[in-house]
Amino acid sequence: MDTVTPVLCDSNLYRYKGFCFFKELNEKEFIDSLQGFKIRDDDVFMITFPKSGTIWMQQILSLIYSEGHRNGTEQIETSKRVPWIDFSSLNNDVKYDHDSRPSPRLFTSHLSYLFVPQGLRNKKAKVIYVMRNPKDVMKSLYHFEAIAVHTQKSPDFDHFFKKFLAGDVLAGSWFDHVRGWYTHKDDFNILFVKYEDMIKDLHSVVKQICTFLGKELDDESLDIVVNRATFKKMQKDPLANKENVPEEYLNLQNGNFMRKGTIGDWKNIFTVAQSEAFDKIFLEKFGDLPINFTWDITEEK
Ligand code: PPS
Repeated sequence: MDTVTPVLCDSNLYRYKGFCFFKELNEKEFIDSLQGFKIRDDDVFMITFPKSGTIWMQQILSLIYSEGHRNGTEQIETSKRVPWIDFSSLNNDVKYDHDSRPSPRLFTSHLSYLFVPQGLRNKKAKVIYVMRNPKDVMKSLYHFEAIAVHTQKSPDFDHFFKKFLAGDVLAGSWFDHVRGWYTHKDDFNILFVKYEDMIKDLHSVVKQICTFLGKELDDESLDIVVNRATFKKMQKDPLANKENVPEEYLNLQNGNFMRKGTIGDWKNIFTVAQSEAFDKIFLEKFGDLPINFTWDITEEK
């Protein structure tokens, strides 16, 4: 029987099967129960390692599926349209009762392939996995520590750098997360999307997502989705930018959730030595996988 190892990732996270869960928010029994969660054929799961484009894809999926969102007649937060499956509740207002939701249901998750409902392996329900170059993930997550109430703050970036490489951050090892999903891709009906491709050509990626989902949008609707999912638009959109998240979860006095939204911001914090050390580890751990990332906004498309 699997048990929670006594090793903590940090004082706020516990490690279970390699993954780091919030002690306060992800009860182990609840996580285990997700294996049996009943999947419907038209369910769509959007999965990310933290800081890889989660709220961006929430916004895109919501806009694709909801005409009321596109034409502005419905004012519903995207986190409610594409809710988390990783939590049984988030606060007294949000108790997740996914069984009573109408189809098609959209879900958000940071879970590794090990923890998602077994029913997803019937390959009918769809999974969209968004990945981002890990240096930018690191920079973004480092800033997120400052605003996320349930995370332990690192004293400096060097400390965080080591913590990230040890897999002692929310969701555990970035390398294990991406490798796990990628090498088990044949077990799922899955589309991989890269954050950097969304930055470079959002229109093409949204079209690709629509094709995968079997959602036909006319050109005007497609343009609305792309337009309302740009960084500038989302930054000002309280239904999408997390500014309404209760203070018990996010302390937005310490920074913005919608921070920079670009490729290559890691260069503003990594030392040359850190970058070279990371490149070496990346090659060792990922050299065998056909996954290429864009590390700099100036790189060719
Ligand atoms: S979380 O906490 O895991 O849900 O965070 P997540 O939403 O995955 O990642 C947050 C980062 O995504 C950026 N973001 C965007 N970038 C470009 N365009 C759009 N529309 C967009 N929406 C969110 C957000 O700014 C965070 O990245 P950084 O690098 O910190 O700016």
